[in-house]
Amino acid sequence: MKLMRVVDRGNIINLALIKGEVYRLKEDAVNALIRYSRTGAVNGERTQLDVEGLLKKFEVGGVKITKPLDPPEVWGSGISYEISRARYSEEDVAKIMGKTIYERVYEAERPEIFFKATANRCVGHGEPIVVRRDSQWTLPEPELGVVLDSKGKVLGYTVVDDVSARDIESENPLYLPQSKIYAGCCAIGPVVVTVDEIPNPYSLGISLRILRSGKVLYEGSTSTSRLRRRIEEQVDYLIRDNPIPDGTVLTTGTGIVPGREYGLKHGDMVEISIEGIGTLITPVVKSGYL
Ligand code: DO4
Ligand code: MG
Repeated sequence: MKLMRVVDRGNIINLALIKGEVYRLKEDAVNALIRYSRTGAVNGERTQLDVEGLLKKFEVGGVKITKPLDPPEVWGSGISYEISRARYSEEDVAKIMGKTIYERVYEAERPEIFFKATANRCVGHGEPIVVRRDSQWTLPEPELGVVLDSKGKVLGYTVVDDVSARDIESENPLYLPQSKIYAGCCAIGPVVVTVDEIPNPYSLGISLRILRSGKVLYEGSTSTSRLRRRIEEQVDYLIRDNPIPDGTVLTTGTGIVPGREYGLKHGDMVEISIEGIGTLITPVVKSGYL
């Protein structure tokens, strides 16, 4: 099952896509995911919305796609791919006993887990991600996201963009929360796919394109087969003495790291695709630009 959400004249409508049919749900995405994980069923009625049109054009007949759920909390896992260990270490960053903090966390038993966002800081497919007004170098981070229940059970998968102000973070690692958490710092969607449709989350191709003036400025790809840590391990550390609410999203880290020359600019478009889930497209807005 795939879940998505639309807004029709101010009303939020939760949809489930099952075997080519579209259902209008009588409950929100988190409750639908919990129900489906327990019973394999949904509580909803068939409807005829143009889902393909919404995924391509973001809006059809006044109905607009939005983020597939309102995650009460979004958490991030960091330096979970070898490429991020290497690329982050190229910056002038702190070292501990001869190794950069990124090399150390990559090798350590304990993963990097950080608070990323709340629902009001997240945007959906077709909605703008933001470059902070005090950042000159902000990058998209295309990541596999997992939607969890309060016990840490994976209910579904989604595409997440952990948009990050890399200049603020590389100035001083203690600035991490400011580089990661602000209005428009996180994109999610376009859908959440239930676990039965993703039998192996460790073999999914991930790709990123940054478009500027309609031309491809940057293109990169990876696969979740390169994840250094299993998802269960990341979840295990997330929920240690740390209660999470149903619908929490954990984003599993980026394996595509564009360089300094690819900092996002107002008007860019970011496209992130994950095999089996879909393509999340977001325009870029510089805060305070208008
Ligand atoms: O501390 C760095 C954050 C790293 C991150 O967000 C990632 O690897 O995806
Ligand atoms: Mg990240």
